[in-house]
Amino acid sequence: MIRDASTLEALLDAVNRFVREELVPAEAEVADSDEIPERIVRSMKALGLFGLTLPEAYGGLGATMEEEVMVMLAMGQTSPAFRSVFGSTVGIGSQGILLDGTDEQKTHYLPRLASGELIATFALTEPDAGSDAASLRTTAIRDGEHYVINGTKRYITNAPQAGLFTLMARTNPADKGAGGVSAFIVEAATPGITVGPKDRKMGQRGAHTADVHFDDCRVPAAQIIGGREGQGFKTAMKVLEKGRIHIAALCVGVAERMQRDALNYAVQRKQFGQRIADFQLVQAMLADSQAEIYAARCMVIDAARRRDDGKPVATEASCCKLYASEMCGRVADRAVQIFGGAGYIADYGIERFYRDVRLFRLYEGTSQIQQLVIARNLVREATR
Ligand code: COS
Repeated sequence: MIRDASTLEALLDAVNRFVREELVPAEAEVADSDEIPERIVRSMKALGLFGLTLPEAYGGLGATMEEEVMVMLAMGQTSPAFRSVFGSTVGIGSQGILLDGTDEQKTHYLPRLASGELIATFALTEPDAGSDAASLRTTAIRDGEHYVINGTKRYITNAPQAGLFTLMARTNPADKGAGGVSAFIVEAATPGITVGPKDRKMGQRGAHTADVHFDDCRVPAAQIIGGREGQGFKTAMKVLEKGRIHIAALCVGVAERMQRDALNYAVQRKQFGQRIADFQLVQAMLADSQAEIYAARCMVIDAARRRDDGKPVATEASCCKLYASEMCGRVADRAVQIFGGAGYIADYGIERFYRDVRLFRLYEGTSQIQQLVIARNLVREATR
């Protein structure tokens, strides 16, 4: 749902200009330095990107899912590491508070997230709990007016910059499954929290992940999201469901960028005395990529509209994430192929995208988890 076409157009114009004039020229610098320059973070704050999805009442832009998708399509026209700077704050880091938090929790935290003063992150994954998220071992044991948290979280995006963690921990050790899990808002400055060194990753340099250790970390009981134990796994699933549409839109944006780069290369590069774009085998690659990009684009917009209409979208969100991330991988592969030898050389940039987009098929639920969610929902519907 688009609330006001002219307001959205103004936002998209501003984001497109920002991408074109500030982000694309900084891509190589960020890849070399593994840091996003502070001037870029300031511009993101000025554009309101940290508050994109948070309600206007809390200082955000209040984007609907369809509007959020449009902004992600625009952000995808550059290195995905840039989106990651504000991605965890507008997405999985804040949405648990927004969807299930108490009024006090929302009033206290959301305005500072919307302004970019606090970076939020999502702490679900652990060394032994990835796809099987419900088996997490981090504990939060009630002790008077506090919970005492112990455990380790892994691959936590933006952990080094985080001011706040949306943390999933087991409040009922007797329940080893989803029902024993609760979600907490944990401020990063709380004693007992240590953030490990930045992970050395395949791609997306500039976007940082790290382990986070909790050692007898005491958080007030009021920090439990929604004030109720045992709801944390459902909160996490709801957050991920929305996040999967967000990531799928990003996949489409990045695929469009890679396709444009490949096409530009193909119309300039000459072999056998003519442009390689005129060879039908190259054209087949371009055509397949274009058809798949279009299909994924239609899917994410449709899923976003359904969600805005209040319809259930668990299946559609997983379909989008599965198809768009796999599509993006195929487009990256064809783009490198079209670049030929140059596709393997860092100076041309396309090999960086090839590495960057590999993450899309892994995070916020692997492709196999999306298949599992889709099939389970189908079988459940059929046997209801
Ligand atoms: N919205 C609301 N509730 C949901 C939900 C959703 N989208 N998905 C599941 N739930 C609820 C279920 O209804 C169930 O509640 P009840 O017990 O009251 O029926 C509860 O959550 C447990 O769900 P389920 O039984 O399906 O849990 P499982 O442990 O069997 O598996 C999967 C769930 C595998 C789908 C889940 O663990 C998952 O998504 N894993 C991937 C995790 C992930 O994406 N990690 C990335 C880390 S963040 S970058």
